[in-house]
Amino acid sequence: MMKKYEELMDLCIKNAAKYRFDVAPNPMVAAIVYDENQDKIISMGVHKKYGENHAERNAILEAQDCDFSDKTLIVNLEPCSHHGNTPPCADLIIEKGFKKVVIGMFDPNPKVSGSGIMKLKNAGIEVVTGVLEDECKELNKVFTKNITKNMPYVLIKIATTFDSKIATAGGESKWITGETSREYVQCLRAQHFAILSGSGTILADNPALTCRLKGERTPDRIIIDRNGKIPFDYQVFKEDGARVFLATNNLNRDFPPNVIPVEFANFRDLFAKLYNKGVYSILVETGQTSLSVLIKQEMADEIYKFVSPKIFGEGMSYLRNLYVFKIDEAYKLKFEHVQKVAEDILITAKFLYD
Ligand code: AOF
Ligand code: ZN
Repeated sequence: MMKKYEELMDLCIKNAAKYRFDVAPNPMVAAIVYDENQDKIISMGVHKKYGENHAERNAILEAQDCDFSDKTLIVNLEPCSHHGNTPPCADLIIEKGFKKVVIGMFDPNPKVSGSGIMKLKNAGIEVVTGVLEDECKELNKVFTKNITKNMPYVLIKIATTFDSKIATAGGESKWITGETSREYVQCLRAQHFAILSGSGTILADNPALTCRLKGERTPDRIIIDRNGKIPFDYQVFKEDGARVFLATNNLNRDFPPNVIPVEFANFRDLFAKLYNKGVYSILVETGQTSLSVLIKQEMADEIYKFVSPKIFGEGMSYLRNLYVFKIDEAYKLKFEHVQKVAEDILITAKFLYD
């Protein structure tokens, strides 16, 4: 039966993921009413919009006048136990008399965290937890950061050579990784609320920082330009429906209508301000300076490092001035995944902070 639960949980994850931008800052959740005796899916419900029905309620509504007493409910997040915009799902599940509930991960929301599961168990419902837990956590990693820290999830993307260089000694950087890796980056852009870059990268490359995948949303842009050096005719300022947050302390300029200046002291301050403007996750695509500061200020959650099978020897490293003299003082990460992306390799790792 575990294999079957995993298969159904995977279906929940895939369907929930379609509503990332509509449900934020809520988690992506889908639920399935399953008949174990007949090996049959009765219904599926998805949380589709912030403030509207949770997944469990939609799945139950969809099942209409079904007898739930021998049914199993599969859901990727612990059913809620609190009154938010909607009443508690745990109460509804109990009221409908489900036999079993299969859950992917605990709800990190301090208002729930375990109490939904407790409610179900106290009502005599069989509860199975931890089904595809890693995948469920990956799906809602942004929500987890948001609800526990009130801060955006920050993911760094870098493309380096085998010897971790981002430019040759002659200053050339296009292109280090292959076409497939660069397409992968477009998918990453489509999954995040905003892309961040710094004035050094923008003045050097004049990138558009948009998502060029058909049918995908264009993420907002965050431009770090403390002194206001980037002219407004650069591509990042183009009006295309995305909001452009200009992190700057030079307010003596006339800003185009799509440009929102944000004064800031450091990354923590900037990210807290952006979080309040609905920037729930940030993909960082920038050069040495901003990247080094970001890591020093311990504001990054994860790195996606694309490694190309090339060696430059001399050239530019992607970090500088971190001044780690003792191994004990190193910034620590945990490797998550390694995969080949055509000729390149993608390594993902999460930062560990005490
Ligand atoms: C569930 N199923 O589909 C979702 C849950 O303000 P509300 O009522 O929408 O509650 C939001 C909180 O409920 C959210 O922070 C998270 O803890 C949980 N989300 N729970 O059982 C769902 N979206
Ligand atoms: Zn709920």
